[in-house]
Amino acid sequence: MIKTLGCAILMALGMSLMAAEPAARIDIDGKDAGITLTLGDKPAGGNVVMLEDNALLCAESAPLATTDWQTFSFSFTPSKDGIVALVLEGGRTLGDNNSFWICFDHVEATGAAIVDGGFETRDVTGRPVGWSIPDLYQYISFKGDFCVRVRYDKPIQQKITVKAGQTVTIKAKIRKIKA
Ligand SMILES: [Ca+2]
Repeated sequence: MIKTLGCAILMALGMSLMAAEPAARIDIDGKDAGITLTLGDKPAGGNVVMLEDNALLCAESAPLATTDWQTFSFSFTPSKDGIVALVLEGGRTLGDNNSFWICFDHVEATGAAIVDGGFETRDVTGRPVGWSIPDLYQYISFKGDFCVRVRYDKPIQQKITVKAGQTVTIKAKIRKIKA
């Protein structure tokens, strides 16, 4: 995935006004399919930046002050049928916390299908299904045996199929690893 410098800068500016706590981030990327996105509900306490002529939605959670699992949710509506990338990563803040691990689990959607949003299913080779190169993390999963661990510079993604005018709501459980 190609990082968009503008996105990073805008996120950094947005988050600089808030506490320097880790945050989770989800991007919805419709650039390859020429799908533009209309933002619906914003993540509570978080921040959303629209880029690439509205083909790239960058949603950042509220800063994670504790290690409790939190719900991260937002919605969008695509302009046409096709495939977008759902990218899970860490948010970006200024200062020393620029690179921190965030765990995701129980990623679900209405209005689109997500494969193995709980990171529990393996193929015959033992590799988790659905996601690009997931870094599985044990012991603290929200549900089941595993969650996934991501960072700003170590995202994972899944391609999801969307329909024109069909609003998609993404909901995920997120937490930071260290207090
Ligand atoms: Ca799980």
